[in-house]
Amino acid sequence: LRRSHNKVGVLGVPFDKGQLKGGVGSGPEAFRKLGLIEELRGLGCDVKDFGDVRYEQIEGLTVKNMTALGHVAACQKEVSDSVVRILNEGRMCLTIGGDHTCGIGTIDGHVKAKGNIALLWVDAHADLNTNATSPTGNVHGMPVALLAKELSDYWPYLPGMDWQQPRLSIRNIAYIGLRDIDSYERLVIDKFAITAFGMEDIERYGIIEVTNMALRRIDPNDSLPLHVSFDIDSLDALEAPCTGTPVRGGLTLREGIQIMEESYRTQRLSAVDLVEVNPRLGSPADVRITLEAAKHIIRAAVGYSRRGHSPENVSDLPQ
Ligand code: NNH
Ligand code: MN
Ligand code: MN
Repeated sequence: LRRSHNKVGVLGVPFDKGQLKGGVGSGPEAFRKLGLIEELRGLGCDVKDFGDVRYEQIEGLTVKNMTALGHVAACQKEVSDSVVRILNEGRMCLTIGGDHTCGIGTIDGHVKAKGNIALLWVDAHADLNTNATSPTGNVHGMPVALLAKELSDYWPYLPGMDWQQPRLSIRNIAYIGLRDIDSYERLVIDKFAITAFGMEDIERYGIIEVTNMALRRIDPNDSLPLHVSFDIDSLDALEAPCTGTPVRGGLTLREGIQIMEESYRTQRLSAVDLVEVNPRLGSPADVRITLEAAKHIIRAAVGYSRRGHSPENVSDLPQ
């Protein structure tokens, strides 16, 4: 691994309108304050900070049981355009949320820049609701359903979203970490045979085997650019307490890191989202634990290995 040749573009998406709790929009700021950019540079990455996405809400967009569409449509268009720009510079795109709505924009941009891709959705939840099945109307529970070609007929016309077409086949999507699935999401996973590894599969096979089974299923020829959309609530609520919908019984931080290390090893990891960290929930100690957990996941995504790294171009220690 020649880490110094890892080119990374960082994009902040301070978006919180995909769910109802305030605070998740300050995720990018919290990671910047923690020194994330400097940390990645310290690992030897060539990091370019593309700043935080800004947008102007479109007034008057409404669709039944879909909250804040005017925000979603305007912001995600900007996210998609930014991701295209970052990838076209030959950088891996690291997107810091914000809520998981930003997966709509990041994956749309990734497909626009690179064509077909493989997607690992690491989450306690499937985020596979349409506006007709969602129990909440929250768009952060809908991105996978918006992205999947096979589900396009199940959506009404969505004003403001003409730029976003379902471009991803369900065959190229896999879940890891599921444990809180709505009933219609379960139906869709079964009906379309979506590759979905829940916590029970991780217990049975272990995280390395599960990750590699998932990668083989979504990219059998080892040829596609890989996108990992990592919802921090995939981790157990004890490991990452500061998130809007925490669920116990989840991944350990070690398992989360392992998913990223295996993904990096493909040499095709081309975009990563780290979403749903809410620094306004929980005690200062909880916030610290959550941000640190996310940082370890991100480090693995840019190539840091827990084995450590020898200094570059050196074969002996100084005398
Ligand atoms: N499935 C629920 C919904 O559609 C909850 C989604 N919440 C998440 N998803 N945090 O990752 O609203
Ligand atoms: Mn999610
Ligand atoms: Mn989730």
